[in-house]
Amino acid sequence: MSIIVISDLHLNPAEPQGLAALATLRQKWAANCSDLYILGDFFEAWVGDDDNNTFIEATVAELQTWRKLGVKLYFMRGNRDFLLSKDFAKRVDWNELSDPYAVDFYGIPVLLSHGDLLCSDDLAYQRWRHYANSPWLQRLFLALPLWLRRKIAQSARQKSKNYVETVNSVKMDIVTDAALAWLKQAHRNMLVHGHTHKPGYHLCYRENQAFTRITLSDWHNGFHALIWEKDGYYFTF
Ligand SMILES: [Mn+2]
Repeated sequence: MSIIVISDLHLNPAEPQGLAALATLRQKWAANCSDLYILGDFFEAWVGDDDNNTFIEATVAELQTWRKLGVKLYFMRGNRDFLLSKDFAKRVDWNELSDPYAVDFYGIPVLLSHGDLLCSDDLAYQRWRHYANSPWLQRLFLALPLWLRRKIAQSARQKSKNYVETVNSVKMDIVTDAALAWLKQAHRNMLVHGHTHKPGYHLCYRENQAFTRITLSDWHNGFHALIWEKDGYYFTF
């Protein structure tokens, strides 16, 4: 049996290949998978439950198929889908995880995160995150008409794209000291996260201790998953 960890699928109706890739991952791996962890940015954007369309229905059906195969689903919010509701969670029957979240994969203690909280050098982003997570602003946003929410989400995506293109990419990356502080607090020496879209395997040696940070890839070029088995872990593409 295996545990699968994925993130940053950025599913959206304009790029149906993302959802198709999730179906391919299921066909190849779900039969031997006990748990699927989705570490945020599952959707490219989420503007409210009333934004119901055939693409979202198809995505719900896909997740329900995983469940029917006996796979337990876990979801952590990213910065794109932080408005996903409890109702949606009920429909797809996934368990929501706080960020960060400590797990044990076959006896190995691991810390999971979306990752954006650890990009602590990016002050402009952290300011935005702080506002976006305030409950009153979320209520205000969700009270707007759907067409306006879609428009705001569209312009936010464009702004984020422009921002990513202009800002120094080191500034937008995980701050090692921030990650180490979390790991020490959680008594773990392995962190698995997404968000940065810079897949990699980082080793850090500090105070006689080795720390590992695994960065998951986004899904803009097909599926990408961390497969964890009793004997070890590896990536599959
Ligand atoms: Mn993200």
